[in-house]
Amino acid sequence: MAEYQNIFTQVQVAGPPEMGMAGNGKPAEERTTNARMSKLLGWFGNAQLGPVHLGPFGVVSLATGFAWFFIVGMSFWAQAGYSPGVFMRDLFWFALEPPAPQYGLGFAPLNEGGWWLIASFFLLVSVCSWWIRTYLRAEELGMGKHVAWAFASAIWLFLVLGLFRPILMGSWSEAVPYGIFPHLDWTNLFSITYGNLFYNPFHALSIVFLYGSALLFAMHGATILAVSRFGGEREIEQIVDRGTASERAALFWRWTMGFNATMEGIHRWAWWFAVLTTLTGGIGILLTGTVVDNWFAWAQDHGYAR
Ligand code: 07D
Ligand code: 07D
Repeated sequence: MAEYQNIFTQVQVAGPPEMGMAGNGKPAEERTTNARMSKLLGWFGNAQLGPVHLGPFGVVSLATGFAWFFIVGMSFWAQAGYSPGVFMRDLFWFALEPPAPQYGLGFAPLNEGGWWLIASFFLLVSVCSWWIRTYLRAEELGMGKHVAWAFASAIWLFLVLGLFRPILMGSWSEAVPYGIFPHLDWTNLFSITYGNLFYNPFHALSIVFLYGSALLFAMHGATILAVSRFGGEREIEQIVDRGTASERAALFWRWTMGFNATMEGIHRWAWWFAVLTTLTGGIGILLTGTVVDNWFAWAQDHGYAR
């Protein structure tokens, strides 16, 4: 019984690595020989590790991502007084802060936000290069660009937080610091400064889609697992077949809720819920301080708060 493998089963089939389809006029074997099997990975998913396509944008993304990480890390290391013990103890409390308000959108001395600016530039290049990578790899495989556009929605919120809104506000000091707890303090302060973010309707929408994403993910994951004994993980093939996993899954939700998504449509629901979380969120953040200064007062004006 080697057909159904996941974290709960112990059977793992080992064979030569699957190198994938040929593309770009090149046979698959010429791409790289770097692929191997990992028993550990096999417990969680596909046991094959690689081949990874690095490409120019992969190299740029990793190099700049590392530069960001290194600058932040060295700043933390200096804040720890170069003591390994203090570094480990206070790791979650260190912060690399953006420049103070008086520097506006200009450059700042290295230790007063300059390093934050340089690190941010590298992070921006890194995230954008990774996006290009998701687009180009999909293109190469003849796929739709759904992953790239969903990722773009997350990048939209990321850019609003660290680039677009600070520019509209005229100061890098508006941006988020790098640090585990400091970025939570920033989030809390942001809400307080602008009169309680709960009264920002776009924050509310973002929460709806975030919670909705978790609910849909649970429903879909659970449904497919529940019909895997009928081959439900071969979702799409079964759409038209009577008595299959697909029909039972659909019937289950029609019996319990009166309505069911289709085997294809549920993935569109999931895509839209995830995408709308950060899309609406980004709108909400962009409006804050630029168009609306106090969300509680705004909500009172609009009969949304008393
Ligand atoms: C599980 C995929 C893997 C990704 C992981 C994150 C880093 C940062 C830091 C070197 C789901 C990797 C983290 C590379 C290293 C340094 C300085 C994704 C998964 C495991 N946050 N946030 C976290 C980021 C913002 C908020 C955790 C990033 C906004 C709250 C992690 C960004 C606001 C809470 C983290 C970002 C905000 C967190 C876990 C960027 C409003 C938590 C993240 C670039 C949205 C939670 C201590 C996770 C926590 C948490 C990373 C932005 C609020 C450190 C990279 C400014 C309320 N955030 N965050 O699992 O435990 O995501 O914090 O925009 O409670 Mg955050
Ligand atoms: C951050 C997208 C960017 C990330 C990218 C990833 C790397 C790492 C490395 C893999 C997360 C880059 C990754 C560089 C790679 C490795 C190793 C997505 C990001 C591109 N809120 N709140 C939200 C709730 C309150 C506040 C959204 C709930 C308080 C602020 C979400 C509550 C105050 C902001 C949400 C609550 C407050 C938000 C985030 C409850 C604080 C935002 C959605 C129950 C006291 C953000 C409009 C998301 C936003 C946001 C939920 C409370 C502040 C729905 C459930 C009132 C300032 N909040 N919040 O997907 O969009 O983020 O707001 O109390 O900026 Mg909130």
